[in-house]
Amino acid sequence: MDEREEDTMKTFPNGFLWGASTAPHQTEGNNVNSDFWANEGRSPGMEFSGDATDSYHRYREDMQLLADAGLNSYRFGIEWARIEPRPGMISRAELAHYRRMIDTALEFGLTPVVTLHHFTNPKWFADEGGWLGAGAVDRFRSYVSAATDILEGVPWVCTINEPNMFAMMTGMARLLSDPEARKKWTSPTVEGERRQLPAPDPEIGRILIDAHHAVRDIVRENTGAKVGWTVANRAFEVRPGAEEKAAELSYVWEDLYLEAARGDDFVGVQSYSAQWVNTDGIEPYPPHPDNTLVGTAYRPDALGIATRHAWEVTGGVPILVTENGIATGDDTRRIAYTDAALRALADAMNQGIDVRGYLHWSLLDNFEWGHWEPTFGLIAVDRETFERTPKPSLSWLGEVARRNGLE
Ligand code: IFM
Repeated sequence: MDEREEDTMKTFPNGFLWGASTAPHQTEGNNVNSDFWANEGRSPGMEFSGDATDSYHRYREDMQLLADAGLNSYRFGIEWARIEPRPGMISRAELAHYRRMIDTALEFGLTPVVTLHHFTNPKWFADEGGWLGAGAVDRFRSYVSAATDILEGVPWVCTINEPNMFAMMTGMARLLSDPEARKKWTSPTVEGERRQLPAPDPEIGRILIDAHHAVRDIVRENTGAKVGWTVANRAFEVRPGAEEKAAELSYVWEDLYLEAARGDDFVGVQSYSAQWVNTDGIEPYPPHPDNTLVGTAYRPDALGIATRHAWEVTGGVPILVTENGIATGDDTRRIAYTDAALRALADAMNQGIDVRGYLHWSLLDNFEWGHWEPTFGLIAVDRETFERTPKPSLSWLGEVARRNGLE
């Protein structure tokens, strides 16, 4: 590679989005009308979200820290369980709250990327049978119709976060009604050497696809936003002879959802680690001192694999990296991981893949779905005083954003 090529590789296109992501239930606190809240503490070892990082009240401070560091975008979610606390009852006050968040982002020069659904449902919706109940898609459609009233000026809307992981979680949630199965609960986002996540049920996946397509049209009709959904990319690597097995697993885990993104304005790539597939199936992450706090292998190059795979399967839908990060207590590891991940992303872009931005997971150390220990944040949060302490990785990423490139 000559010097000029190398230089190109490290510079990102003008207008590239640089930011960080969060989700309502993981940061807001007291999401009391949601199904996840209702299930917290029901199994041994499952922690409570409680006040979370109190971002419901402190979002301005969060956004200010992000913008002051030099970043130009913020992905956050709006919470269905707050907006529609009873079936058909839309809270104007909560809509106004989220509108204030959008306005605050715009005031700080942050491009808002808004997620409509990030793993949590209203409790009443779960009681009706949730995504497996009759009329689920209609319920979601009517929530989204109400929510689009406040989305003026939001250029990017994500309908459902990680529908593939969510299909898996919806399957797991069925187990919570069984007292025996409850005893064996483990967080849906924690893997490890011995633990394999159950595969998402494609039948649930297809319901989510219907829901995504239904609300995609509503978002397009009611707003000027680009609309897409955000898929958890597994970045499978294939052992010799395991091509057929890999294709089968790839379909169930991600391609079903990536194929459904054809026709979207963008697809969100969410990547953390990579995993080998052999003829028997997915290989557990081997034990290694570098493994992350959620048990996954240290594989920053996964972002390149994921980006190429999403581009190929969607047939060239523009990509926004909506999540990428590492659960670690060592912030120097976070910087090293992110630097390597961005280099892998730049390589993929140099091969002609259209990537519009990079949003790090996460802005804050937050509630990792039943656990507080895995820390993904660019900012630490004291869970009693809610004091925010930016980590060196925040200013490091801010510098990358100001430079719009890697050193
Ligand atoms: O915390 C989660 C997030 O809610 C969805 N994507 C993966 C993250 C880290 O596990």
